[in-house]
Amino acid sequence: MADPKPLVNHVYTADPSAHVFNGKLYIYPSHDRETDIQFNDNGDQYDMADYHVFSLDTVGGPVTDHGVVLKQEDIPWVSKQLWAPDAASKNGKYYLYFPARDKKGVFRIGVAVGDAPEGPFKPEPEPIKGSFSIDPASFVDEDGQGYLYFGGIWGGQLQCWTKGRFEEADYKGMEAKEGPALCPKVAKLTDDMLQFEGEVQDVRIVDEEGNLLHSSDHDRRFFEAAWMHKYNGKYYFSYSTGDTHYLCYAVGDSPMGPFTYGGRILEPVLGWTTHHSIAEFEGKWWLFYHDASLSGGVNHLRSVKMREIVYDDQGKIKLAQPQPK
Ligand code: FUB
Repeated sequence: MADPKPLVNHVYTADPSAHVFNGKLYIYPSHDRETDIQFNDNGDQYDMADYHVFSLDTVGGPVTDHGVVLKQEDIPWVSKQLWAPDAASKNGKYYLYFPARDKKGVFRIGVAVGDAPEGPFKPEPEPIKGSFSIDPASFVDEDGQGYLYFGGIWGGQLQCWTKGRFEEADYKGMEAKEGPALCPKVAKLTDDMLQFEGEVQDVRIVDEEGNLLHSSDHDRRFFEAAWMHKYNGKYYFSYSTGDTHYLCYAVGDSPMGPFTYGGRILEPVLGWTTHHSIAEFEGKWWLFYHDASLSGGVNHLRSVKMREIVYDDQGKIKLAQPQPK
């Protein structure tokens, strides 16, 4: 089966967060750029400096590039690396959540506010209080409560926060080496969507016996790229396994978890990273993801694609066959 084509060819795009706003499909990706920075496990080569927003009126139709909607030089607390963003809408406003390194080199999560899904977005002057690590994914439940999921190990620094404060010395360990794997995080959002309400909590991903996934279980444990969607009243938490390059999901009865491991959504793609989102549009469910095919396999020069997914009668996710070209 032929791989789908990139949705965007004129710039490199990655980490696509897709949402349907006002009947249109909007994609909020990272904007990859060329760099001379040496590749390393820290991810320094992922040196992005702004965000574009893209939209589609219909699946298979033209993709509109709405241009730069937020850039590094306009965010007072950021030093570098605008990584994977996400967007949300509530009370007629639009919110762009993004991770970046602060002036001390510590990843934090910021939020920028706009009046339209295509931006532009005005950043808050400080990161969200109590935020850390990378890959924010927002979710607004049917009752209007907003949630922010986040976290990423290795270059995403999640392993530096096990004592509740940033410990640089813990960076080199990259992740837990024994016992349960490090958990991604979730916090409720305040009604204005700008701050955390209450404590940051662990997102517990458990196996069929209810045990937290083990740190040695690299085929299933959380690495980065959190995403939340709701299907048939169940909450689906999906994520990347990083060094084993799978997209997986786990299912729960509450947005705060726990989530029971459910299986794989996507096998490894060309390029080291894999990162996705899931959204319903035009009566079908879609997986948005990236690979490095447009750059001929350069890990940090990626391109966004989409494929249809379906659910079986147990609610298990599968890629639809055949896929649209
Ligand atoms: O795009 C930079 C980083 O690469 C993201 O934050 C990770 O999820 C990985 O895709």
